[in-house]
Amino acid sequence: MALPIFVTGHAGSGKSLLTENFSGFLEKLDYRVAKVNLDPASPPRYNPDLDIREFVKTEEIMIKYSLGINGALLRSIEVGIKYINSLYPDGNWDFVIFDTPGQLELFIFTDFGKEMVEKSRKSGVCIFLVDSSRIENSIHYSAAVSQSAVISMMLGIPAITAFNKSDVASVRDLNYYAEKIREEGVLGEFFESLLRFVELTSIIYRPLRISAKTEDGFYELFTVINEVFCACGDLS
Ligand SMILES: Nc1nc2c(ncn2[C@@H]2O[C@H](COP(=O)(O)OP(=O)(O)OP(=O)(O)O)[C@@H](O)[C@H]2O)c(=O)[nH]1
Ligand SMILES: [Mg+2]
Repeated sequence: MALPIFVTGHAGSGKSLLTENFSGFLEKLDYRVAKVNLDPASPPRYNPDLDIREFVKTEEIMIKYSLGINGALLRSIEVGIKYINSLYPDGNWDFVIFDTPGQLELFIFTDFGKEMVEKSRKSGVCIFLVDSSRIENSIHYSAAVSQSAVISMMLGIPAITAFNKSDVASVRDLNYYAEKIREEGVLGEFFESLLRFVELTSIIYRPLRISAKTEDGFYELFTVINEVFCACGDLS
């Protein structure tokens, strides 16, 4: 059975480029990889095997319901849920990579992500991508890791936090931010307890530095995906 990989992360973090280049990387290792675009707002640069835009396009929803871009995206996802059975590829795949929209509230306010995971019999992993160039301090770091935990909880599968764009910026180790967070006053105390919560939930969040552009860190990402999946499933 194919291993589903849900690529999530905030807007512009590199989800679509990772989908494109990580699938190529896996194909070079002789795996059969399907790519599914679940972002109704933008046509992917890669050639998807399945595409939510065949059923709903956010720009059309904006006009039809007189909505702004964010409201229209939320509505598009609600429309997309009806086509969920057509968005899980048949066939003999080793991996199915799902490219998702950048608006994280979609995973909080709709059941779309959860239903996609349920279709895959609750197996799979989620890669939570963070744009490293946006991590300037311990609050940014803690916020990113916390978002990853929330998405993991909403989807009900483990999340691997990957710090992308390592070719242009790099994050430090967790210990550095954990030390620094104490200096941030009340907000620091809040995030410090969140970091502990994240640790306790056994979500893999060791800083995994990758570049979707240069493919640096792809082997390590692949190893972590295997580790996570072997811990909760069977990669055969
Ligand atoms: N230097 C560098 N640029 C990257 C990397 N990954 C993505 N980018 C660039 O970042 C921009 C956004 O990448 P996308 O793949 O579109 O990001 P996304 O997360 O799919 O964006 P949304 O779907 O809009 O949320 C593009 O200009 C990419 O070329 C990376 O590892 N290094
Ligand atoms: Mg994208």
